Amino acid sequence: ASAVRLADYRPPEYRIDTITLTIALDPTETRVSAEMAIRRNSGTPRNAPLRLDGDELSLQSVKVDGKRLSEDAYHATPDLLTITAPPDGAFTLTVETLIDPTANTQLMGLYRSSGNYCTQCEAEGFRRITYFLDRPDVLAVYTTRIEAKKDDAPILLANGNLTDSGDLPDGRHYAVWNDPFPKPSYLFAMVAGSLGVVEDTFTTQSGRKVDLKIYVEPGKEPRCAYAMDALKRSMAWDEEAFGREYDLDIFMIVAVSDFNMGAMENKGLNVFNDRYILADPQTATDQDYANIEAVIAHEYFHNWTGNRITCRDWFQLCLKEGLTVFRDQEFSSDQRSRAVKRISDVRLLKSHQFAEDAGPLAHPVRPNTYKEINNFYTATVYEKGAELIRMLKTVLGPEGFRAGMDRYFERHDGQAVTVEDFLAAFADATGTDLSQFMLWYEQAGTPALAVTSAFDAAGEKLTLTFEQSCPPTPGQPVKKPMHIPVRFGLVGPDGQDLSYAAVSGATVSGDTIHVVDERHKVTFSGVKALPVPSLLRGFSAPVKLVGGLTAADLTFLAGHDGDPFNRWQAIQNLAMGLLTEATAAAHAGKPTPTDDAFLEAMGAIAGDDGLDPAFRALALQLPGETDIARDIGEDVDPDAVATARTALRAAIGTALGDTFGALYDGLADSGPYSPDAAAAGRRALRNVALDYLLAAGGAAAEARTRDHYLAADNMTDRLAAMTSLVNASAPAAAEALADFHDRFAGDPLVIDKWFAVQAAAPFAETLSKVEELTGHPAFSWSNPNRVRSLIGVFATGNPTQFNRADGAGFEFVAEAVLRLDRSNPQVAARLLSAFRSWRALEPERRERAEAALRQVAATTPLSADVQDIVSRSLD
Ligand code: B3K
Ligand code: ZN
Repeated sequence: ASAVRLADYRPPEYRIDTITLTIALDPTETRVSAEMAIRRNSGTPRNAPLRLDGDELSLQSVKVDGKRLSEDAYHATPDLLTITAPPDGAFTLTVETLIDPTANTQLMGLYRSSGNYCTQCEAEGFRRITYFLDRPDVLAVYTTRIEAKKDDAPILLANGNLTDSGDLPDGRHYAVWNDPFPKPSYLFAMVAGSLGVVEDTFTTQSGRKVDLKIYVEPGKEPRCAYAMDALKRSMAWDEEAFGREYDLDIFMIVAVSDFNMGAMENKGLNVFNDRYILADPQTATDQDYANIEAVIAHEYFHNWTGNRITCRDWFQLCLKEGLTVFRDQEFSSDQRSRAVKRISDVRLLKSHQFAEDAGPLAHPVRPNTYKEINNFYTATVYEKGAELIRMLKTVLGPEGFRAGMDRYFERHDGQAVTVEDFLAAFADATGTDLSQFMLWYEQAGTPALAVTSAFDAAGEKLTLTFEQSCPPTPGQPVKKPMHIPVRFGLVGPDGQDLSYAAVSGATVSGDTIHVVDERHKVTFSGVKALPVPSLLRGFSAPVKLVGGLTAADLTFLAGHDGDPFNRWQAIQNLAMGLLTEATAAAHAGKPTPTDDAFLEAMGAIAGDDGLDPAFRALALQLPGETDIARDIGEDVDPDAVATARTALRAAIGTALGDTFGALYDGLADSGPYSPDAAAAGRRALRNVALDYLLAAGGAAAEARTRDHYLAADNMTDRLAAMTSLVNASAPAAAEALADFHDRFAGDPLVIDKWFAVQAAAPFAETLSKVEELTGHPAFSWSNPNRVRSLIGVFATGNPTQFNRADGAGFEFVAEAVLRLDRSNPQVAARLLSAFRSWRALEPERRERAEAALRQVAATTPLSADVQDIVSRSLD
C-alpha cells in the first residue's frame, strides 16, 4: 500500500448531498441499492471522471438519472467504480451491489454477529457496502430502507428517525429510517436481528423528550441497567458542562459480541462491544462498571465532537478522539473521585502512550502520513490527544477554554474541519497566540523536562532551571521547544504551600509556570523557608520530569503534598528508584535491596484512614513490570525486573503485615454490592491488602485468600482473589480456576476473565497452557474479545513469558498474528504491536524478537494492516 500524506489533501471533486440505501438482507447475498444525488464541486473541471471507493464489492448495475449506463461509460473493479464522464449538472447515480455478510470475517462493513446483522464503517468500511466517496469530508443525508425475513430479523435499525415500516410478501418486512443531519459515511450504521430491548426516556434542557433504547441478546436485558443509567447521566452532564443537547428524537445502542474495538458512535445508533454494556455484580468487576460508564459517555459525547462537527480527513482523527476522551475523562472525574481518576488515566497514558512514543511506532498526535489508517487509533491519538486538550484548558483557564469550545461549536457545526480550525476558535475567542502550542500536535516523542533548583536562604530566593528536550522519533530527528505548562506548589516544612513575593524570568499565572524555551529559568523571591518544589501537579503536561528531588524530598512529598496526584507520583518515583536498582542487582545475581524509609512511607499511606481508600489502593501499587522496563530503557532483562518487583512486594507485605491485616478486616463490606466509587474504593484497598498478605507468604494468608474467593458475593472480589492465588502459585489456585470455570461456563465475557488470568500468570508453563486453551470450547479465533483475552493478554500483560529468553513467546504471538491476518487484519495488526518495545530488550531477546518479526515480514500475502506495523517495527 502506498502512503497517504496530509500535504496532499484536496477537497473532493464531487459532492453527494443525499443517499437512499435499500438493503435487502440475506446471510450470503445481500443486495444493496444506493441512490445518490451528486454534483460537481466548484473547481472541478466539467465531466471530470467520478471515482467511487469500493472494497470487495460486486457491481450489479449502475444508472445515471435512472438510465442504465452502457459498458463504455464506466469502469468497475471490486475496489473502484469510475464513471468516465458524468453529466455536467447535478445528477442521480444509482448503484447496485451484492455483498456477503457471512463471509465478512474482518468485521468491517456489513457482517454477521451471533446470527444478527450489524455494520462497522469507521474508518473505511462503508465502501464494503456500496461504492461511495468514502471520506469524512463528504457529508450526506441518509435514508435507509432495510428489508429482511421477519423471523430472522424482527428488529430493523438504522441512523436517525423511523419514518415507515410494514410487511412485505413471503414473510419479509421492511423499515425506513431517515437521518436529517448530514454526516460522513463512516457514521452510517444498520443493525438487524433478534434482539431484546431496554427502554427509557430523557428530557433535554429545552424540554424535548428523547426515547432511549438499548438492544441486546434476548435474555440479557437485566444486565443493561447500569449502561442506561450511565447514558442518562452522560446526557445531563454534556448539557451542564458543555451546553450540548441531544438532537434526535431517539438514541439507540446495540450490544454485539463480535466487535473489533470498544464501541462506535454512529449517529443515533451506537454499536457497542457487549463487554461495555453488560454488567451485574456477579459477572462484572468495579473496573468493568467504570469502563462501561466511560465508554457510554465517550460514544454519546461524540454526537457533538465527531458527528455534528467531524474531521476533514483522517489525519485529523485526534480532533474528535482526543477531545472526546478528554470529555469522558472529565465526566468520570465529576461522577467519581477526580484525583483517583487522574491517577488511573496517567497510569494508562504512561504504560500505553509513553511506551508507544518511545519505540518504532511513535507518531505525532496528528500524523502527517499513513499507510493504513486503522493502525492510527492509538494511545497517542486518543490518550495523548486528550492530554493536549487538558493542557489547552490549563493554558487558557476554565473560562477561556469554555469560550473557545463555544466558539468552535458555533462556527463549525455541520462541517468537517481540521486541528487548525479547532485551535483558531480558541485563539480567536481568547486572543491567544497558539502557534507554539500547535507543535504538540506535530511533534512525536515524550519531551523530557529536567529541573534543578537552587535556594538562596539569605536572599529568600528560589531559582528553578528547566531544560526541555525531545528524543528523535521516526522521521523527526530534531524537535523545537514546546509550551509546557507546569502546575506547581512550593511545599514548606509544614506541608503547606509557601507564598512568594514576586517572580521573574518566566510567565507564571496562578499555579502554573509556562515553560516555553529550551532553557528556562524562574526565580521566586520572598520565599521564607526552604521549600520542596512540587512540580507538574496533576500531571499538567505529558512529559517526563527529571529531577531535582532527593529520596528524602520525595518521601516528604509522598506524605505532605497538597496535590494528591503528586503524592502518588512521589511514591511511584521512590518505588521506581528502588526497583531499577533492585533490577540491576537481580540481573547480576545479587540480593535485591529494600529501603526502610520507603516501607515506612507505604505504611503511612496504608494506615492513613483520612485518605480515600481508592487513592490508597492506587498509591500502594508498585509500578508495573513494563513501566520499570521503560524506565530502564535499554538492555532490559524482564526476568530481573520481575524478580525485583516480586521481592519488593514480599518485603512490603512482610513489613506491613499488621496494617494490611487490619485493613482487610476493617474494610469488610456489609450490605449489598453497589458499584459506586466509594464502595469500589474500599474493595480495591481491601484486595490490595489481601494480595500483599499473600505476597508475604504463609498458610494463613493462603487460606484467607481462598476464603475470600469462596465467600465473594461479587465479581470484583472473586476475580481479585483468584488472580492473587494464581500469581502466587498457591495450591488453592487450581481449585479456584476450576470453580470459576464451572460457575461461569456459558458466559463468554466472564470466561474471558478466566482466559486472561491464566494468560498473565508469570510462569514458564504459561505458554503451553495458553496454547492448550486455544483448543478450549469457549475459545474462538474469530471472536476479537476471546483473542484479546487469551493471546492479547499473554502478549501485552505477561512481560516475562512473552519475552521468554528462548524466544518461544515471540514465536507463538507471531504465528497467532499470521493466522489472524487471514481472517481479521485489524485484530492481527493490533496484536503485532505488542512487539513495539523489542529494541529495548537485552541482546539475546532482542535477536529473538527481531527474528519473529522478520518471519512475519517474510510471509506473503500480508494485509496492509500487518505489513504496515511490521515494516515500521523493523525500521
Ligand atoms: N470511533 C471509534 C473507533 C473506530 C475504530 C476504527 N478502526 C470508537 C471511538 O473512538 O469512540
Ligand atoms: Zn472515540
